[in-house]
Amino acid sequence: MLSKYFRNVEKPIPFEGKGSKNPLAFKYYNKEQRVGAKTMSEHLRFSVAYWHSFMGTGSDMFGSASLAREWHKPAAPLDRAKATMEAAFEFFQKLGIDYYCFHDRDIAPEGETFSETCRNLETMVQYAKQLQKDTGVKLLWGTANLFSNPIYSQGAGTSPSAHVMALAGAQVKNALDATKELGGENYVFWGGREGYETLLNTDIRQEQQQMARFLSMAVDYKRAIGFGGQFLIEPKPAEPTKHQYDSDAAATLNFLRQYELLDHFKLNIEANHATLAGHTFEHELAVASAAGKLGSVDANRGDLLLGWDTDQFPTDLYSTTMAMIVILNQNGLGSGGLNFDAKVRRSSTDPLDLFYAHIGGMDSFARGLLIAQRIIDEKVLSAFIAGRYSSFGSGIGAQMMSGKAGLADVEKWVLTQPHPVLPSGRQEMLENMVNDYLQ
Ligand code: XLS
Ligand code: CA
Ligand code: CA
Repeated sequence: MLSKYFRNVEKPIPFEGKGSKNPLAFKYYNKEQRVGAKTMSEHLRFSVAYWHSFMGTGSDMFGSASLAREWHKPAAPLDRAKATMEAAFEFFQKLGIDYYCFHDRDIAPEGETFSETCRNLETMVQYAKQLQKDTGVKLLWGTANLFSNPIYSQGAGTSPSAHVMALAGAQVKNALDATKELGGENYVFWGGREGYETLLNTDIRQEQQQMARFLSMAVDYKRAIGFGGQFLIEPKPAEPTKHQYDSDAAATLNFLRQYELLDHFKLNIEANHATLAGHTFEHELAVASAAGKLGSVDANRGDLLLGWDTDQFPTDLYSTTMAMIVILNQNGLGSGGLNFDAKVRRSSTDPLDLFYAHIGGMDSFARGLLIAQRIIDEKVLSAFIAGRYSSFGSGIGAQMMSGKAGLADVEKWVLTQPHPVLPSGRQEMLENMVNDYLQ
């Protein structure tokens, strides 16, 4: 096992169970434990986000880097990239996590020219391939960073410059090749700069058509190279742009439907983006799932008192339980997983904090899974919900839904009936019942 950057963690984080007081042990996440038909690791498919945990420096709009990472010390960019990758795989192994995710620019530095950048990426992909083979850690998804380089300041696929759109396309082509080469199970599109700052200079219809064409080109290229992974779009309402086109699950689904792309994509739902959009995490999951399009999850949390994307590690059991209810009810995430798109706080300066953060996130979702499975097995909510809609199972309800009854038929029927009686929605009773399971 690699051991250079996290020497004070000598062996993989053990599962010690509920009573343990060891902060470097799992209390709930027990990889091989069966929950329903699958093991915990099969249900949860946890992933580390390379960018936050290995590229992050703790800098923010008000201050410079606060996290001094040993793996960032080598001066030459490719040496630094290799050291960073070694640290990442050492961490994955010691944490006992099965997957990771990256942007092209996380794993390899940009060069002086686009072709040098592509060569750097190819070098680092080969290194990653070796480390994946050595450790058994797999790639959940890859993506292209189409937002950091200033050339994308006015959009990538939606740039007003055709040359920039072409450059972004060439970058995605290389990121797709990299993801395929590493056996990535999915590929994510997050349109950080695909939106606008002001309508004074923006043609929305033109930009949306560009975005659709950009995604179609990716679909064609995917087919051409035989990449078998799932394409995912990640909604977010704003930040860095004022208004992003993929603002939430409903808007993204509508966009995909309008441009006949729906068959080729599912959604990657992030908790913090849901709350930024004015929704709950479970709302976004449920909307995606109801459309058969919940593909993967960026597992994090926002601070509701701060108006930006704080990308904190998930700790809220109510939220992880509600998320796992949606995920279990659709029988899992398929090739997707739970990616910790989350960063330790600026003040959490010890590399060990990366362990505490991930252990906490993994245990929170493991608990959510256990609680959700009990709620589902004991039909706590499903029996009530089924009863609530039972009037559609027969009679006028079934006739309306099957198309047998139209407005004239329902009028005729209503005139023969007494006034309808509505049963209680029982919200408080259901809230109490869910709370009883949250232990
Ligand atoms: C930023 C997004 C980003 C995507 C991948 O807010 O969460 O990190 O997940 O590009
Ligand atoms: Ca994300
Ligand atoms: Ca985010």
